Amino acid sequence: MIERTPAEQTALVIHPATPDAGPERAEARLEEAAGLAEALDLSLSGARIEPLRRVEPSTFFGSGKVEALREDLEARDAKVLIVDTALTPVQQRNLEKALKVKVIDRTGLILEIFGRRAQTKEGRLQVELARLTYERSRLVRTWTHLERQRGGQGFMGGPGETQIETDRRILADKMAKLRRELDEVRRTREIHRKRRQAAPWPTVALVGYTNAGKSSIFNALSKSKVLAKDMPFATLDPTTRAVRTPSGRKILLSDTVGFITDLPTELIAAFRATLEEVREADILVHVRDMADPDHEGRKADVEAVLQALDAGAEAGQRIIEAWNKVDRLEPDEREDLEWHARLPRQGDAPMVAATSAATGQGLPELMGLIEAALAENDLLMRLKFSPSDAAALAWVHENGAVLEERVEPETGITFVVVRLSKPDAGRFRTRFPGLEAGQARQAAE
Ligand SMILES: Nc1nc2c(ncn2[C@@H]2O[C@H](COP(=O)(O)OP(=O)(O)OP(=O)(O)O)[C@@H](O)[C@H]2O)c(=O)[nH]1
Ligand SMILES: [Mg+2]
Repeated sequence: MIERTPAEQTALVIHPATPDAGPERAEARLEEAAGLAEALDLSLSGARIEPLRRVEPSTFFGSGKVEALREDLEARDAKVLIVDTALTPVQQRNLEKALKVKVIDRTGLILEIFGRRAQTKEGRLQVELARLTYERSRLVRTWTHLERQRGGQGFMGGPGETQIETDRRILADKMAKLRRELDEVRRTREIHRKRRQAAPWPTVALVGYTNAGKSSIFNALSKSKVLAKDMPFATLDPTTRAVRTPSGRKILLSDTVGFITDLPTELIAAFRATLEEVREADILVHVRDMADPDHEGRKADVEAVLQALDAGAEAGQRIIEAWNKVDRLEPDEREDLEWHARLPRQGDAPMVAATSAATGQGLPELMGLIEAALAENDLLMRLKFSPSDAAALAWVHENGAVLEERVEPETGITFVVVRLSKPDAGRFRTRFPGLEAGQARQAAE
């Protein structure tokens, strides 16, 4: 569906830095942009920060800078300019005209990578819809189907008015068709999710910046083998697995798509349904790459995306932070961080575990925190099972954490103390009435 750029395309990457962004952040952003460009198999002839004091509405950069860029691109024989910011359609078009190269902005770049990574039908449809939304807003040809429909005249030379109208109609038709297909796919998924919700297990979703190590932690905790790789957006389609906590309780753990600074709104909108896993989770584990010099900035950006999704602390979700990749820190940095992770939490600050998916450090602690967070809403129940209540006893073992179990030899009665979530306690009472041997009480008390 999505065409690859020929590998020989040479690109120049520019990160426009406003004076208020510190040099460290600008450097991190430039490095990220270069990584994104490489993810598209572009060969980089250079990447640099361009200080930006003022945005020119028509061309983004001022005329002097545009001329300097043109010479630079020519000298490098670069055919693609990547501007690491969201350009308006007019700016993109005018820059392409003035520079005689293809101009890709940050949104276009991220959309293109998503397009290459999507594996499932829903993922592909969502990316395609996001791309069409983006294209419609500019009707400048990106490197895709529209070109082919027009007979592949390349990205130079703008289409005439009629062409734009035809394009617009083609786009509208395509988008309507995509939405119908998506509805269909989602209906099926909705059924699966409903079925899962009927299973009374708490849900935990791993969220965080792209490449922070979500899939690696997911694999370690669930003994799975989803793709975990040093590249942006390795995961596009969420995966959910049942996992047992140390006390034997079943939870549903989800690995999700990574976030990025300025995640295009087109993508947030398109991925809203997939990200339902995030919104509906009982607990979010925010996985952070603590070896990343810009980890503070990225944390803020992840929280901004969560907010855009109506998820996160603001939406009342409990957050646990996994301070990951601690194995990559210098020993003194690592100790400092581990010390901070162990500090008692103030107010509703998130609980923290210092982790390494590479060495396994901190993963049991992370599980312990998940368990503790779940336990806050739990009830402790004393139950009494006669030999004929075997089914009820099995249910309790399956759904709760059995803390004590004792069989009275004379009567064959089993006494159990079990910790159950509130909904599970309710379900137990409805299904197996009359087995309580005392008052249930809050487990956290
Ligand atoms: N040294 C070290 N590397 C890690 C650790 N956790 C993950 N990595 C590496 O970091 C890279 C990214 O890991 P992933 O698990 O794919 O990250 P992700 O958050 O799922 O990324 P996306 O799905 O792309 O958003 C991989 O090369 C991992 O091997 C860690 O604790 N220590
Ligand atoms: Mg991943």
